[in-house]
Amino acid sequence: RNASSKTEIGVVGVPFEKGQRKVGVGNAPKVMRDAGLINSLKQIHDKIDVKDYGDITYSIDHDISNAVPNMIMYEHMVACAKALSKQVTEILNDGRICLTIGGDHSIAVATVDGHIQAKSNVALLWIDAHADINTNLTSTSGNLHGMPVALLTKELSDYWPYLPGMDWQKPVMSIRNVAYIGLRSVDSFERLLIDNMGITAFGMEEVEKFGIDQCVHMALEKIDPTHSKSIHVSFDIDSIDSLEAPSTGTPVRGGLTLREGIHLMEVIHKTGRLSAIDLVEVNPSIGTKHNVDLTVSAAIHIIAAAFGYSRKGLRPKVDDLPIQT
Ligand code: HAR
Ligand code: MN
Ligand code: MN
Ligand code: MN
Repeated sequence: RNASSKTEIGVVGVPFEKGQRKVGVGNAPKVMRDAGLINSLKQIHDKIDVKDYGDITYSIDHDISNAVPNMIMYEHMVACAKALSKQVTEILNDGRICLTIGGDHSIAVATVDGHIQAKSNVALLWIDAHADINTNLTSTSGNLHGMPVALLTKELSDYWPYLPGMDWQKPVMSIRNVAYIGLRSVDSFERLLIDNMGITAFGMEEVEKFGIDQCVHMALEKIDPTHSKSIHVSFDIDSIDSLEAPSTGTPVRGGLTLREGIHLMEVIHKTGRLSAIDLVEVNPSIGTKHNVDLTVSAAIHIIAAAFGYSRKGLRPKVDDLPIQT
C-alpha cells in the first residue's frame, strides 16, 4: 500500500496565457481550485500533506517587447518564468513535490529550470500531442508554448539568438534526459530534430504498438537508466484524446485515453522519485460547461494518480474499523 509513506505536496498556480493566442487558459488555476483540486489531493490517503503557495504574480519590462523576432509576447513569458522558477525551487527546497497548475505550456521553461536549480540531476517526461521543440527560427506560429523544450536543452542552445531578460535561465539539461510520450502533431523541423538527435519519443504509434505501460518503462529506462534522477513530468492535457479532454487550445484526436494517462502517472508514482508535475493547457473558456467539466476532472484524476491514488481502494486504518478484530 502506498499510504505507508508521507507525501508532502506544494501547489503553485500560474495564471499565464501569453505563450499562445487564445484567451482562457490563464483561468485554469482558479477553475481547478474551485473544482476541489486541493481537497482531492488531501483525500488520496491520510499521509498526504498539501501546502498551497498561491498564484504567481509578476511585472513586465516593456523595454524588451519585440526584442526577439517571432517570439510573441516575449516580455510576459520572461517575467513570469523568472518568478515561477524561484517558486518551484523554493517548494522543492521545502521538501515538497511541486505541483504546478498552468497556464499554457511555455511555463515549463521555468518549472524545469527551478527543478534543476534545486536537484541538478533531472529526468524530464514530456507528455504531449506536440513536441514543443521549435525555436524562433523554426516556429510557424511565433507562439512560445511551442518552444519550451528548445529553450531548456543544451544541445539546442546554439540555435537561439541572445535572449534579453533570460540570463538567469541556463539551458543545462541534456536532450538525452528528455522523453516524449503521446506525440501526434509534430512540425517538420521538429521531426528532423527528433530523428537527427535521436531524441527518445513514444508517439501514439508506439503507444499503440507496445502499450502505455511498456512505453513509460522504456522512456524511464532511457532517461534515467540508473534509477537515480529526480523526475519531472510536464503533462500537457492535450496529450489526452480531445474526446476526453476537449477544453484545450490545440486539441488533437487519436490521443491517450484518460485510463492511459492515469496508468502512466501510477507508474511514475511507483518510482518514488517524482519531484515535479506541470499540468498545463486546460482552457476553461473553450467548449461547453460539460466539455470544461470533463477536462478539469480528467486533469484532477491524472494528478491524483501521480500522488498515489489507488483505483483498487485503500484499506481503512485500524482505528477506523467499525468492529475491532
Ligand atoms: N507546433 C505548433 C507551434 O509551434 C503547435 C504547438 C503548440 N501547442 C501546444 N503545445 N499546445 O503543446 O506553434
Ligand atoms: Mn505542450
Ligand atoms: Mn500540446
Ligand atoms: Mn533499469
